[in-house]
Amino acid sequence: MYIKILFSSLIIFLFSTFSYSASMSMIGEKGDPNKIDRTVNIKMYDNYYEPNLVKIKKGETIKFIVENLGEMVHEYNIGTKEMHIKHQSEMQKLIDHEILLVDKIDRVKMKKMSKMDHSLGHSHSNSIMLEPKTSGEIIWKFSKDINLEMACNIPGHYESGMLGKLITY
Ligand SMILES: [Cu+2]
Repeated sequence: MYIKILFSSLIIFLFSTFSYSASMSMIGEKGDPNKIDRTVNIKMYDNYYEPNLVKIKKGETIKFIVENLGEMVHEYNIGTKEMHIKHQSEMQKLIDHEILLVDKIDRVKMKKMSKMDHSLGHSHSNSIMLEPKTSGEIIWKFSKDINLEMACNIPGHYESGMLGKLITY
């Protein structure tokens, strides 16, 4: 019985890991810092991006310098609409565990709890989460010409308009 449960959870784990990486390759891949074609500055406010539209050439590697000028924590996440919707439940979990607060990320708690539940580590190469008045960067290579969104998946933010378009051509 125990073995059976263990085995089925292993299957679920393998399947979810596989489907995650499959959707990742669809949106491109983590870019090589030595092969950056262009730098784009993104400013985050409560609750919107500036600019909220970036046109990208197929195959281009872009370094996004992201700055949070708002009063709340925000995320800059590159993905499809479907990926963002899926990601929102992961964000809710961070709030439920009081890792993600309105204007603060408890990184110590995040590190500690991610040892038990990997998804609480919120470590994704296509996403960055920033506290107010901080900045960071993502280097991303856009390989396919599919329309993507930049989005903040903190509950309530996407719904109130914290999204933008990443259009490849
Ligand atoms: Cu936000």
